[in-house]
Amino acid sequence: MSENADSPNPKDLLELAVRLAAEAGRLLVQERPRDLGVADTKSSPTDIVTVMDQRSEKLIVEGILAERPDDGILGEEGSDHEGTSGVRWVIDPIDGTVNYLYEIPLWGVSIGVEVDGETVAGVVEIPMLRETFTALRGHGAYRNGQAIRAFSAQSEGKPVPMDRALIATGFGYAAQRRAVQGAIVADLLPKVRDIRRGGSAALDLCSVACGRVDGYFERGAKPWDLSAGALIAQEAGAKVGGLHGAAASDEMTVAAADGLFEALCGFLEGHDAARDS
Ligand code: LIP
Repeated sequence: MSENADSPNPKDLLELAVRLAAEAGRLLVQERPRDLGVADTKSSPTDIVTVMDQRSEKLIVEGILAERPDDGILGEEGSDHEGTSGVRWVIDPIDGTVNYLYEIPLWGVSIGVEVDGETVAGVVEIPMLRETFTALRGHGAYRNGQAIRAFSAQSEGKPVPMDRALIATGFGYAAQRRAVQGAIVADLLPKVRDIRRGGSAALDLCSVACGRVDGYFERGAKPWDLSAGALIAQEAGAKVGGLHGAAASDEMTVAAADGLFEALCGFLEGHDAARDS
């Protein structure tokens, strides 16, 4: 791995991320037990983890530390290594775990790489769709090596008005938060083309990046859900942020191209959507 004295080469970091995401993807497809069940629960009885989430994270963490032992790691399933190199890997071993459990093909392996706190590279590997989304900061976003833009074919690159927008969103694991999110979606529904609930923030952000949806928003998406997907959407030309000019966070994440981003934020701010009651 070529590195100058000060900072690692993001291209090399991406290559390692892509290789490990592909390996984890193969493991998750080829070694999924027929009787896969819930190994444990986290924030609520429906916030589940399976042994395959744990095995995928272990494979990725071991792969990183074998090549870059001084790097930091943050993983959804508990990996939390303090590094000394200034590089940190943000891993979601299976984003869309409930889909994986139910054999719904909308799940992926997400790996984002930060240098000095800024995400510089990201990959979302979606084995069942045979898709690999990648991005390098300042160098665009790609799906299976083809450059992508965050514009749906229908929009022809023009801003999409709210009432013609296909919007993806997601819901939390706590009943009270879901009640608020459901009420907000009920009010949004007559104002947009339609809503999609895919089950994975990383895949939803990649869908924004390639124009499969026009916009996405969610309250409660974690750093590992967002790290790679947010960079991919941004490098494809979408805006990714929070409400009232804030950065994207678990408070609220919104992603859409110019015009729709502001309209969606306006609607969510009008509903004070970053609340749980
Ligand atoms: C999922 C997120 C999704 C959210 C789900 C779940 P997980 O992450 O990607 O956006 O709506 O409730 O949190 O738990 O499958 O890694």
